[in-house]
Amino acid sequence: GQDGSYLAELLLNKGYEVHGIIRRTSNFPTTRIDHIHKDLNLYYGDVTDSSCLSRMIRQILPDEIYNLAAQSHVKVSFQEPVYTSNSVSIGTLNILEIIRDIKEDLDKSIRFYQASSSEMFGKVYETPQKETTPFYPRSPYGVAKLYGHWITVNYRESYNIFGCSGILFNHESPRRGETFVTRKITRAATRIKLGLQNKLLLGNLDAKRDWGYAKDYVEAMWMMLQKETPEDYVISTGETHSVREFCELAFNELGLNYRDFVSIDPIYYRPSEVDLLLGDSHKAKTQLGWTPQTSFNDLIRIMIENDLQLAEKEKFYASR
Ligand code: F7E
Repeated sequence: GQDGSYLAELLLNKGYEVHGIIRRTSNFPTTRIDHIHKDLNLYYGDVTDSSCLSRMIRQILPDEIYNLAAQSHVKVSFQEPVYTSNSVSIGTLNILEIIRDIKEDLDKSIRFYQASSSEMFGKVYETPQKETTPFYPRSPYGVAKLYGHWITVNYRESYNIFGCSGILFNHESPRRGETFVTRKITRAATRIKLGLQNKLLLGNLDAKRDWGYAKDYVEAMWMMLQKETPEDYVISTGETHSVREFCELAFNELGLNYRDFVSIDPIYYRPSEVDLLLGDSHKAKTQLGWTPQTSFNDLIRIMIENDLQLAEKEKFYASR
């Protein structure tokens, strides 16, 4: 996924040997890593398949494991709750069990990063949300992430495993999947600009998110695993914006008014929504020295620039 590709780049730049698992699909799911493919060791696998996972991890005996595996689409998690729970919750437990066994059998410690999510805050108890804010998930995805979070904490406390949970708020980039709202907007706005599409259907425009740049966020994952003691950290920008504002700025960037193109389709509403997320990353700043480097406006600009090029290519091929 998006984060795996940025994290792999970061680790390769630091001189790591990087191993990754990919799920089998009928097409190669590797477009995000094609440029570094030759430097990676890739295996077919799945976090829900514990025997395959165990064989692989025992063979590699890595120093660090980053668990970014998930069915990560919140709306889809209402349609596929069991699959989502298996990949997000049991997938995490499967990895922790292997780490626990390897520690006992071989006296080898493996540091573990768990991708926790701001979705766990859901119907928020307080704003801004920080590490001590109680959780109230609002989707099967959020509930499953909560399990992954607590089982990581539990294995840290029970078996002295070096496990960190990064509670990451929304993070976007040109590599973001096209059904997440930011990328859906930047893809549509640029295609509309070039006459390849004429409208954009969205759901709840009033939802507010704390959106950062994925490339900045993978740095925080790595930083957590370099600390002397394992802890959990909120990673966010400290700014919140509505989906409507995102639309407005993205279309403005192209000299367009979003009101002329965006319509509401209730099909994109969720059975229960997370209305507002806003993170407080004070702990990450003071203890890890991590701060976000990319502003909201710059993030939109980076995504629009990339998607404009994609749309130009598409137009070129369509006209041949
Ligand atoms: O939705 C609203 C939607 O799907 C953001 C995942 O990475 O971040 C992500 O979860 C907001 C929601 O992300 C559309 O109702 C309106 O309020 O981009 P999203 P998400 O649900 O916040 C967290 C941190 C994760 O961990 C997740 O894995 O936008 N919205 N109209 C829409 N959303 C989508 N997808 N499509 C629409 O048409």
